[in-house]
Amino acid sequence: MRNIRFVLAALALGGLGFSQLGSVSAFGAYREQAVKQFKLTNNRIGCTYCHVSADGGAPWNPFGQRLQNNLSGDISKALYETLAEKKDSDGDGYLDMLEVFAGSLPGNKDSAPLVTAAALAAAFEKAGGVDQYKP
Ligand SMILES: [Ca+2]
Repeated sequence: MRNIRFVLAALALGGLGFSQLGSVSAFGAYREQAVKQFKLTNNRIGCTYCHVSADGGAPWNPFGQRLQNNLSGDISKALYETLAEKKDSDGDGYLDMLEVFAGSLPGNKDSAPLVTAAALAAAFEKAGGVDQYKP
């Protein structure tokens, strides 16, 4: 009987953990794809990469809004198309694709690369340009 209680408690805890994981990964799938496709590390791409709040949800920052406009089902395609538009969503003087390359936030004007846009663009083109982010 004691073992059964233990198993039931473990299942309940496991089930709780599983459902929490499920809800996180439902929203985290886009983030995971962006990390992979943009060749970023997890600590460089939090929810504020696209959302205003660190907890995600509405509203979205200017880059997230542009991404949403391109989202018609396939997140990998939308991520690429958003960069291929060659826009500066946050207006900080760096195109979104250059900010992704440099690791700064394309939707936050207070986050910008530390090198000039011209120097960054040269390094970006040498690395393969926007095509390096094709799905
Ligand atoms: Ca920025």
